Amino acid sequence: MSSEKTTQSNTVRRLDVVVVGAGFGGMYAVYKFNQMGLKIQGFEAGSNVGGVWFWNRYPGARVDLPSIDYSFGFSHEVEQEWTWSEQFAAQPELLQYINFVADRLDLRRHIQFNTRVTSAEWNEQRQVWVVKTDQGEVLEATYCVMATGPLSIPRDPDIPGIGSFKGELYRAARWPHQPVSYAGKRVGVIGTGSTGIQIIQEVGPQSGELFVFQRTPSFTMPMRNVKLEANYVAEVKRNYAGLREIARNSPAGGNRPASTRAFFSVTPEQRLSLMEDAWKQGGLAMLGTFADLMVNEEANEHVANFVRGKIGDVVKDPVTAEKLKPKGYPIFARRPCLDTSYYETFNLPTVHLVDCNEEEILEITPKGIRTKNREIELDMLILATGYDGLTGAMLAVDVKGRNGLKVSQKWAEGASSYLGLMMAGFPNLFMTTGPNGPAALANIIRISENDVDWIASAIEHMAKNKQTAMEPTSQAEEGWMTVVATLSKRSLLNKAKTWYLGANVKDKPQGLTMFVGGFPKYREYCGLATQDNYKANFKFEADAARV
Ligand code: NA7
Repeated sequence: MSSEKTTQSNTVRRLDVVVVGAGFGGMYAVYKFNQMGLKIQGFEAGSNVGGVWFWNRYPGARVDLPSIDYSFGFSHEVEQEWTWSEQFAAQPELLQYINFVADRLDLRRHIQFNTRVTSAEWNEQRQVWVVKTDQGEVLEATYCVMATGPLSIPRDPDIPGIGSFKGELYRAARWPHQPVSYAGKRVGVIGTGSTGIQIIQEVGPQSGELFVFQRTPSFTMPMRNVKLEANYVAEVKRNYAGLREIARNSPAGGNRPASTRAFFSVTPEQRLSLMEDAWKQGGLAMLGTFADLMVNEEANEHVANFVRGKIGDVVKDPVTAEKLKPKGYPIFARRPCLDTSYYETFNLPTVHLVDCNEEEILEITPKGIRTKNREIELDMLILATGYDGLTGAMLAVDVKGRNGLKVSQKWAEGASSYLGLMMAGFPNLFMTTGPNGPAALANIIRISENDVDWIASAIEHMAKNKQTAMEPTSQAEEGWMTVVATLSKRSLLNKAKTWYLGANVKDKPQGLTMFVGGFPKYREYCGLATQDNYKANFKFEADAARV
């Protein structure tokens, strides 16, 4: 399929597939397409593999799904040769795992690091994607796979003066590779999402003083992390195939059984006992306690209140406890966080909660942070202020499809796609974990594997039928967007201001661009899309003379 082609005066490298990004999705894509005998080139902006786990080296970074689940299932060798040490692995171990996979499957030779793809443009006449990088390269590829991830474009807070700060300034998602010392320092953290919570509980006890700038408190539950015992790991290794099958058939793509029990179907005493059990069990057990938590607001409020009670039990100062209790949005509508000692951290005399609603941040100054009431002097400021989620990374690349249509134009009113995998008007362009798929609501590794397998099948189908271009029909895409919107209307996810809805980015179109129907249903739709030999939902071109 590949060749060297000369266009005008330049010799352009001609490939079958360009893969953008070397996180979990990109790595599996590179592996799979190489196995298929395709000529591939991966690009990665970082200096090594790992995606979010390469960048997010902040103190306390840790996965919030069990490591056993949060790992590749496509390679028997990898599953058998790698041994997880903890139930919820910390970032260094995750990065070691990702590097182990890259070494074991010899993936790095297909990936060019320290290289950002800047643009990708569909050439109608030649039926190729013309891809350009910040290293000045130009390539042509039949297929372009954007494995750029839902959380790869971090955003600074909209606070004036960040550049003026004279102390140490760190961004969670661009953490330095060298160790950082907090001892004796006055540290400020802005942001109390999953990232801020992990940082705060780690840095609080190590710093001289810690100031936590909180605008919206998150609900966080005990992680109850444990070291994994050798006999448990051996049992898992014997049963990996079965565990992956369970995960593929569970709504969140994990091994936790989904409840079918509605909250009000059991007595108040039983509910309390189930919630206490979930609290003791830790992890995301609470989310799986009742089936209707994300659709029944009253049920949700009972669980939220239970968790608020637990916060009050831990935090000694009642004023601080009250401020830490999330109110005004349903539990689990923001990403539920897991912690090891978050609320306990606020019992340290050196840790101070600054409520940004009462005491608004006005600016960042050379010395620290000026609020409505005072200037808080800081030696170090840590920004844990989130991401331009779901669409940010795709929009950071200048992608032009048919007739020069840019993705930014197509998505001006909100991200539209077919299954989060393809878009009408953008032939042979694929996304893994794209908007309008289940990303963020289910295990991203299971979704990535599903998506890459789906793309591989599409490529095989085209090769078999000697087709040069494939895209979903507008009707297929519109139909899918109706499914996404209809399901989303029922979901309480709409009731919190989060990155799920684009609420954290100024001028971003608002709306829940996620499939909330669960991972098995999503897989079912992915399968249905290709029935009938792809005829019902896709348009193809087959013009051998053009390539
Ligand atoms: P999140 O969950 O988007 O959290 C970002 C936090 O930063 C959140 O508490 C924001 O408050 C806060 N923030 C942002 N701008 C400001 C300003 N200007 N002032 C005060 N506070 C601010 O990002 P994370 O990185 O924690 O987590 C992202 C995902 O990673 C998570 O969902 C998991 O999937 C893993 P706000 O809520 O806007 O009031």
